[in-house]
Amino acid sequence: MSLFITFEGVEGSGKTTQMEMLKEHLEWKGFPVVATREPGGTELGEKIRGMLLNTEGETIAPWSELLLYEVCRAQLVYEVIKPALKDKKIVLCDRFADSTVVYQGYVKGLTLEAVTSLNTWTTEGMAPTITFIIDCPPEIGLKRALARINAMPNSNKEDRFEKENIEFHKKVRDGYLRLAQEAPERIKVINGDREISAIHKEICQIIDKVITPQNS
Ligand code: Z5A
Repeated sequence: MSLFITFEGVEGSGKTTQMEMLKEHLEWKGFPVVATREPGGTELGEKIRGMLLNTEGETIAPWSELLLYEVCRAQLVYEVIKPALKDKKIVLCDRFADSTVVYQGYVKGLTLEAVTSLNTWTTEGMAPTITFIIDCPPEIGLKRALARINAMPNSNKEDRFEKENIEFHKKVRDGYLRLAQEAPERIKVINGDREISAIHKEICQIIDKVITPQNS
């Protein structure tokens, strides 16, 4: 069956951890799964990810930043997501178009009309079937993210967003919760301030209902 699932949330909320655990769960059940991420997931996208998240002090203009995220998305949809869905695979994506609505639209103030219009073009009109917002207070997420970053070798550090102040991250969280209210059918808000295994269990319960044999 083809199914497109995305993970969203504040920095360090546990998106990557939960996506990897869900991938294992689905593969254990015998489903072919493709897991990818934004920004990145293709050769071009990973190059642009480096430009976006490791700026070495250079300022990127807000519209340039938006367009770079959209370039990554267009390439990922074209090269990875659409072909995988066509092959009846389950696609998991760590961040997607909702990130742009929240970060570039709600928080950084670029016009929502432009952001959503660009999203429509670069996703080729494709939306996730289910989106999990892993929700937790930004203070907790940042503490986790910083601990992870500090354990990395210097060359791999991507810390542009961890340097934003706490108000920025609070706005991001509020933005996600607003988005969830606007699309309650698609977006499931999951309490990320719990044990990793408890969060995983809740996500599996939701997904297992969707992939019952009747739906496959
Ligand atoms: N961005 C944007 O502005 N516009 C866009 O359109 C897109 C992105 C697509 C990069 O994203 C930045 O790009 C992002 C928004 C912007 N920056 N911010 N903020 P990213 O996905 O690469 O970076 P991230 O969101 O900051 O990911 P992260 O730090 O990797 O966080 P995470 O994936 O949510 O968490 P994790 O890696 O699973 O976990 C972090 C650590 O916490 C790790 O050591 C885990 O073992 C631990 N962890 C996870 N869950 C738990 C629980 N439940 N308890 C305790 N510890 C936990």
